[in-house]
Amino acid sequence: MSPGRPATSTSALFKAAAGGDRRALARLLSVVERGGSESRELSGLTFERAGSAYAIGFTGAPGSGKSTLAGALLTEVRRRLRCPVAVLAVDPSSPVTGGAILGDRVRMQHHALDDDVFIRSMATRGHFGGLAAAVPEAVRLLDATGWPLVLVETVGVGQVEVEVAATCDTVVVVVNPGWGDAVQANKAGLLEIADVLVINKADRPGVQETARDLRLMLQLSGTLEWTPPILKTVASAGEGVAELFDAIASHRAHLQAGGELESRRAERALSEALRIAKGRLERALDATVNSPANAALLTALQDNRLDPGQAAGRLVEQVAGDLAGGGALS
Ligand SMILES: Nc1nc2c(ncn2[C@@H]2O[C@H](COP(=O)(O)OP(=O)(O)O)[C@@H](O)[C@H]2O)c(=O)[nH]1
Ligand SMILES: [Mg+2]
Repeated sequence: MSPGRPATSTSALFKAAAGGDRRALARLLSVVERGGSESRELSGLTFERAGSAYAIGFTGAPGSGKSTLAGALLTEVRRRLRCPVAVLAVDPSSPVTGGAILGDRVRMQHHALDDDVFIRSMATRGHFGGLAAAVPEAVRLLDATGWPLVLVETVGVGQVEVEVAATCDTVVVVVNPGWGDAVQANKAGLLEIADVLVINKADRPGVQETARDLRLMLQLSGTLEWTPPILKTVASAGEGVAELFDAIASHRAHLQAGGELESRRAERALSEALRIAKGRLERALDATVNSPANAALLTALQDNRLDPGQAAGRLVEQVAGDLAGGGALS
């Protein structure tokens, strides 16, 4: 294969994916993960056709039952709406720790033969702005290729996972019964972004206490336009999943009725753009710092002949110059 020239053009892949070619779609999702010029070309193609898909995010501690719950909801959605559903299992930790994602896929395996279900795991491999910017782009791609509903599951509750979940239209936060779980979720910033709260593994003791903790913490956060319902599920037995479906549908209706869906999306478009811009600037800065042309500047800094503020000023000037000149990073 000749360097720099992809075997199949992005637009040909897009056409194929829109026509139902799952392999083409998988390849395009890799393009989104990688970022770069190919991904920007793809954004141009998807942007015009996207805008109708609805994204539901699942977040919570590892092992809380997110995959099982997303799988059960998938079954419920397919039964009640019959629309195509895509699932993105998002793992920011690293491509090496594929184990959790693999387990997730196994839990959703009975959907493998359903042509209207598409399941894919995702990590960033250099996308400017990281996963919190790559996921919305992936959702738009799925949207534009015929997937009106996307379930996004994160593997844990780190900063990135919370940011990823917050890019979705409805955020489902999963906790388990037991002392302290609700408090942990609150500390991780999950209650702030929760639209629906789920106490999964409700077959275990401590459900009432956890529900009470969650209610208390929600009250402390003041009056909200939307009070997240607190649901109890046993995902492994499919219990409470119909109620989860209803709660998500109510939240969606609430967002649509009040015009909040549009305003939230507009807000998120701005944060996505800022994330991408910051990512590009950061990368340009890294390249500048590491360029041989700046060896003398770094030595002067280390020898105390140049103060950090001055050094920073010169680096910023260089980055600005590079970007204005249409450098490789623009
Ligand atoms: N007892 C019980 N176990 C559950 C329930 N839901 C999920 N599990 C189990 O909890 C484990 C972790 O579930 P998983 O969906 O992988 O959690 P994730 O890491 O949050 O995606 C699995 O062994 C599930 O079978 C539940 O409602 N009750
Ligand atoms: Mg999982």
